[in-house]
Amino acid sequence: MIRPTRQWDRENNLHPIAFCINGIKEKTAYVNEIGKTTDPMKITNIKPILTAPGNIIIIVVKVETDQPGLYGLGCATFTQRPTLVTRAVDEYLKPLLVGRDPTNITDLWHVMMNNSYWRNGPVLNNAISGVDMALWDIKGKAANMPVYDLLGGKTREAAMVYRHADGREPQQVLENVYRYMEQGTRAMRLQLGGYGGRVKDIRNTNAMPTQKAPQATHRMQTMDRLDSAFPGAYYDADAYARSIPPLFEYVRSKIGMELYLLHDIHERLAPIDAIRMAKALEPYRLFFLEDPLAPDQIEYFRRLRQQSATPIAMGELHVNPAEWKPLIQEQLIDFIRAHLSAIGGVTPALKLAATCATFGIRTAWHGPGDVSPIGHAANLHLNLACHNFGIQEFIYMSDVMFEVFPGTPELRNGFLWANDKPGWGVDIDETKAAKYQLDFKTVEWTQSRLPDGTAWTP
Ligand code: GCO
Ligand code: MG
Repeated sequence: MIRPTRQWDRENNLHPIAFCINGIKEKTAYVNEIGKTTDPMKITNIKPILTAPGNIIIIVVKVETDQPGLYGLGCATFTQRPTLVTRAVDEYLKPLLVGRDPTNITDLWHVMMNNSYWRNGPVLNNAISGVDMALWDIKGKAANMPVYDLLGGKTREAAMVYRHADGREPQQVLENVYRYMEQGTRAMRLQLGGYGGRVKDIRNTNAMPTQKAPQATHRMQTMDRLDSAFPGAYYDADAYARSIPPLFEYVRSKIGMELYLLHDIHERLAPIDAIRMAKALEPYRLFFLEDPLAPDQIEYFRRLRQQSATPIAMGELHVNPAEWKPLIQEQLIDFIRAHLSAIGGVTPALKLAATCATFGIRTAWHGPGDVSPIGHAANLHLNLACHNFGIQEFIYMSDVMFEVFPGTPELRNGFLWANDKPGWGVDIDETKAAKYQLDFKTVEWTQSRLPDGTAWTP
């Protein structure tokens, strides 16, 4: 129990309360009869922190307050356009919010979203998310509670994750499945090669598809050419589509039906081919099939739904509520997997999760490598607090990530655990973060092309 040092101010009817930071009482303030502090907290500074531990580009936003030692951290990671986000924070959000009360999170979120007049783009959404998550962190620290407690408390102890069991050929995928099974993983995403696989690499031994490696042989890290002179990361959609059902047949024949299996189409197919794949995968009982169609193919989701009972996950590319509303309202998907920072942070994610719950849709927030540990913690706190949690994507995090971000959620036995500290429970070591300088290169893998040179969504 933390006791305020000030006495009740009878004359003005002001009641004392104590602020505590990480469990230690820092300051006593007065609240009036409606519970409002007479000297509200203030935001004193907002700064973006750009770092690249293990070559993963990460943007974190730090919001500082006038309360000694009280600050918050949020994830604003947009790996493909990092410096646009840091500029948006520095040049627009900082001047807008400094001096305001950080405890009014909902109001500040709407102010940030509407202040630019044009809204719902990924750069500004990420910048807003950095601040929004930092405000939740501050609120949690001031209340001496983990954020999941502010959100209504735990509805489960930990969050089940799925891991990526990728491989160049089915045998290699199976080996990875066994490896993850030994670690206690209960759900795995199976992929052959990079997204959309890969049919040929004119410069190495996999120039032609073989029976052993019908497609998908390496991650697309180089700019190659096939029949076309356009530079790009080529893949063959048809070879990819044909390779996936046999992969699931092979893995299921070895491990049975116990494990949860998933697959990410990553929008690499023409819509009708995605439907064909969803149907072909039905016998293998997928936990879900991810991003079968591009976000702008909303009408096609209706056809997909009519044709197949494979559960569908969608949303990592969503930036605008107009994209998810019809999918939810018409129950065209089973899992929402928005990327928290791309939709503007935890404040909109809470509303999105609640909307989904009423339609029987579960959450599977995007958790790839290019999310900061703060972003992973935010995913996790929502997973603990929201009743309609489904599953959490989580990939391996390097030791340097744990060094730069003490308190990063830990994976144990196929589940992700929060550390129960106030706020997100994750901090940043800014001196260490500064050592991992950004080395930005033009992104190659998103320049995906079909064999004749046609540019396609990545
Ligand atoms: C996933 C995703 C990612 C994205 C990446 C984009 O399901 O994990 O598709 O791998 O491609 O986050 O930067
Ligand atoms: Mg994906």
